[in-house]
Amino acid sequence: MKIGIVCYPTFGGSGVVATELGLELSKRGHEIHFITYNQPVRLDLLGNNVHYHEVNVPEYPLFHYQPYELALSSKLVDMVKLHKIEILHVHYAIPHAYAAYMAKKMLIEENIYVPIVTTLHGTDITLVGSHPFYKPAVTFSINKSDAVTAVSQSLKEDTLRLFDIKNEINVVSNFIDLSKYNHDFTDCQRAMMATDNEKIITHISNFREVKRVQDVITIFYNIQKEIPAKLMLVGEGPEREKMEWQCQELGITDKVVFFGKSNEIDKILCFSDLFLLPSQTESFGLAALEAMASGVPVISSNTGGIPEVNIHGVSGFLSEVGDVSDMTKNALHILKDDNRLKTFKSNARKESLKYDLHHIVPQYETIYEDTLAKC
Ligand code: GMT
Repeated sequence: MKIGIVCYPTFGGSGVVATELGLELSKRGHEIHFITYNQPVRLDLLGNNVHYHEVNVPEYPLFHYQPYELALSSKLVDMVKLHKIEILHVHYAIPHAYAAYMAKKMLIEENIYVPIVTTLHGTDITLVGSHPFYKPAVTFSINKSDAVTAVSQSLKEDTLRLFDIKNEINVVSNFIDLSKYNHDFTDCQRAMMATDNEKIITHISNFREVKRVQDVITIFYNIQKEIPAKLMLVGEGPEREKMEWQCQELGITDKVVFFGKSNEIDKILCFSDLFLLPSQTESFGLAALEAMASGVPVISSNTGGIPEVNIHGVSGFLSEVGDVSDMTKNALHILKDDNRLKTFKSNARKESLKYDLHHIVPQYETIYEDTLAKC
């Protein structure tokens, strides 16, 4: 199949999933066209079957907001015609599903029919999409898609609760390329980060309010009062400065490493002992799955789709959002006993196997085939 993929090209989970999906589909013989405003961060392999088409939005001083949707839908029309793309898969409803619908309508005028598959990722539904400013357009774009998928059962339920949806929503969970997270790899230069007796705690996110990064630091502060430990913080975002101040006020700056945005996630997870994800809301928690694939147990909140991924008492523990003392207690329970830590590490890896891309990507292929067959 010739498949056009539209996504955010940034470090966010939806862009990562879309990129990994495109790469795997190309290995399975499909021709993939990424259409977005920058080359996706995890897209380092352009080849015969993987193409990238940049959407340019010329700056014009008359416009207070430059019209990205317009540029995207025009680019989609051109790329579908030029490369004979058969199906468009858009990740994140806003504004991608809306722009794809406009492209589809323009193409129908030229007797070209291109169906649209929309994948809902989380904040496009729970935080941004349900805002009254966007809700009618988001509802419309979901209902006008030829197929809709959500990355967890919880996100499907949220979508049905928050919007008036007429379409069926298929749950296709996020996935991971397990070969990139080599569990048995030992040469990960742990010694550069911590001494043998220090435990390494890690958090990876875009440091937005919804991630409750202040809780991450509080939990770590509590942990390091009881056992020697270091905190690895990976990512960038609006809360970063507050986090640095919090570390300073708590007197723990020498125990905290800010990595910034990193393409070396697998290497950082390789030397981690515990992953923290205390989010306010989380449709899936791809970062938690990446940690588990590296054999790192997860201490998380029990919100949204996280309980579908992190299994309480098996791959880690779940607590109520904001309950930092329970999260601290659970973290210490795992970290204080080396045998228990070993068991949780191995359980985390085992749980992650369910999300191997070889199980999940064929589900998308079936959806494409069924959608094309219906046209
Ligand atoms: O908040 C993020 O981490 C970024 C955001 C995105 O859209 O890129 O992530 C959402 O999609 C990910 C991939 O499907 C999910 O794993 C995240 O749970 C989800 N984030 C939220 O729901 C807050």
